[in-house]
Amino acid sequence: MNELKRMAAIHDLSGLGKCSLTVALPIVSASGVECCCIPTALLSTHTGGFEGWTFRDLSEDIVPIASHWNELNVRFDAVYSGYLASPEQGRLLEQTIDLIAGESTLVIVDPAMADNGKYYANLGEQMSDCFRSLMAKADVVTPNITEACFITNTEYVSGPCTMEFVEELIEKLMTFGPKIVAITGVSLEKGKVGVVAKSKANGKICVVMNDAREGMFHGAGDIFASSFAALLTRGAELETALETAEKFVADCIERTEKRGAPRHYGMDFESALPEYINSIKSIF
Ligand code: PXL
Repeated sequence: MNELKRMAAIHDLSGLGKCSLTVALPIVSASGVECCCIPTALLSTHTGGFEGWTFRDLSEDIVPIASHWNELNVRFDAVYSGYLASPEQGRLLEQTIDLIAGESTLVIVDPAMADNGKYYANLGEQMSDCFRSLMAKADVVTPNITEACFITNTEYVSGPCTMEFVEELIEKLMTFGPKIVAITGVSLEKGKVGVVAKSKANGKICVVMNDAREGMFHGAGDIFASSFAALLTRGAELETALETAEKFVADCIERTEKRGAPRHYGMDFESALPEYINSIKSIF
């Protein structure tokens, strides 16, 4: 048996409204990767669609947790970060990466800060500066199209865009450092939406598209990034990781739509997990 791969997942813990750690932990584990958590903030719910959430900043704990892990000499095969509660947490994440990431650690940064042309509640332009600088430490980045535009100072236009536009965004993001860029929520034609990715290593572009569904699916970006990050950590090829993660998200979307629960409560990924676990058996 190969040794179990180990990932540090650095996200907020929002108790209700499946996203960030409550998505990363089950999905990374189901992907066969050990998931070690650093919660960056504790919230009663996420900030999209709920009112009156509680918020406790855990910034003071981030670097001490990483320092302890560093003292224990634990090997991390991956570091995967998502939503950050403030630009200051970006600096703390950089210190954390320096403490626990070795030469061969895969660093995945999902700059979860905006969607549909707008920043999430309480976040603003400073988050783009923060993630732009974090890109220098990242091997893989997974922005949605809004985040890709914000980070590269490109005007966001809703609706379908051209492949040239997406490729330009990818090139701009790569100049900040990452070797793999995957942009989610990309529509190249009406009625279709998906992900476009490129690897610096071979210059190959991969595109996976699905039928677009009405409205917003909260947590879809986190589900995609968690699966994609874990599969890459296990050594899957870019194209395989992309197709598998995107198929899982498409299945979650279909189940969520059928169940019809309020969208901000998160996606029905639990019932899609058995099939997902089955689907990755043939990869490894
Ligand atoms: O899914 C991204 C996300 C993560 N964490 C918190 C959020 C959001 C999106 O709104 O509010 C706290």
